Amino acid sequence: MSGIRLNSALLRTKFLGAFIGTAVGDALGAPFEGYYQVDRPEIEAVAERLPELTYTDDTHMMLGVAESLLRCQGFDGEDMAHTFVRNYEQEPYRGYGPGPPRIFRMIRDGVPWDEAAGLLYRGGSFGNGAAMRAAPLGVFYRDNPEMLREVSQASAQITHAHPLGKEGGALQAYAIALAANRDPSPELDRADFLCELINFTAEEVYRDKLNKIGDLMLRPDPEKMVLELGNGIEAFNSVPTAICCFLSQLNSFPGAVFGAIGLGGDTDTIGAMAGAISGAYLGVDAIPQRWQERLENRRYIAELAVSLCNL
Ligand code: F2R
Ligand code: MG
Ligand code: MG
Repeated sequence: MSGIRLNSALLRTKFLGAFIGTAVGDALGAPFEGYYQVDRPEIEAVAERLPELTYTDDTHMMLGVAESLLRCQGFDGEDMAHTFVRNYEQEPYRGYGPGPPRIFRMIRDGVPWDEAAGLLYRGGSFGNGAAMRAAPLGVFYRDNPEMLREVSQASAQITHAHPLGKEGGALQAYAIALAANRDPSPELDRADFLCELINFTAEEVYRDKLNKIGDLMLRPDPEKMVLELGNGIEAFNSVPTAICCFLSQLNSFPGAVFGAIGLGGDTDTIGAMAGAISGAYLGVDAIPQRWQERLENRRYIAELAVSLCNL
């Protein structure tokens, strides 16, 4: 992974950007989940009108990943699984996908943490639930792609045993890592960024979609993006889409997130994932203050980001 040595202040803003970026993208996208497509003025109006930016399962699970990494000073599957279970039981109203609550019940009833997810669907879930929570893994393992892949897949296994669900988690974490490792000035080479992602990817469906981003990021047409990349709940229909939203609005956090939400479909999750990559690249100061101020639990989210950065 070609990157630069970041000074500690820049690195800190990038950890904060990835965490707060996930939560803001999630909260702004949540009111539109399941919509066909959304006009930008409508998203802007809702963003300004919401008294609080309330996050959903995407951020709630991301916080679980960070809490466990911090407690164990690295990845521990057993601890992370039980952190997810505890957090879900405390706040089951966060709009979780259908699979995870069933898995959490199995784990609570004694099924091993790395076996429960394989019992759902045929061969496990390929939903985007592992990718949406990947921000802590991306920034924490940013300098070690092999370790990032290994830990992303192992932590995905808690809820998403299907190879495409796990690969979506690893790809999203790697996109965040690449973004975190780049200094935003001068502007990054988008073709090079994409090439690194393509080389990293082990699954053809992701490679095929990443190959389509080269044109789409230069001429972002919502209809075409949905048609060619998808906007659904499946990891392969949302992770490449979020990457494209970031690459087509490289220098604007609101642009990347509004672009993602505007596509409709799984808006909170594509918003969260585009927000995580954009925040990791531009740093937290690129996220409008008026959104940060209204973000639910902002102080706690920021505390976790800074603690992980200091670990
Ligand atoms: N749950 C939602 N949105 C529903 C509405 C929420 C509402 N606003 C509310 O407040 O209640 N969003 C969240 O779920 C997504 C993440 O889902 P996750 O964690 O991946 O769940 P799951 O169940 O593992 O997979 C999702 C669906 O994908 C299909 N699927 C997965 N694997 C499959 C397989 N092997 N074969 C066939 N289908 C498979 C299924 O339909 C799963 O239900 C995020 O959007 C998050 O925001
Ligand atoms: Mg959600
Ligand atoms: Mg969603």
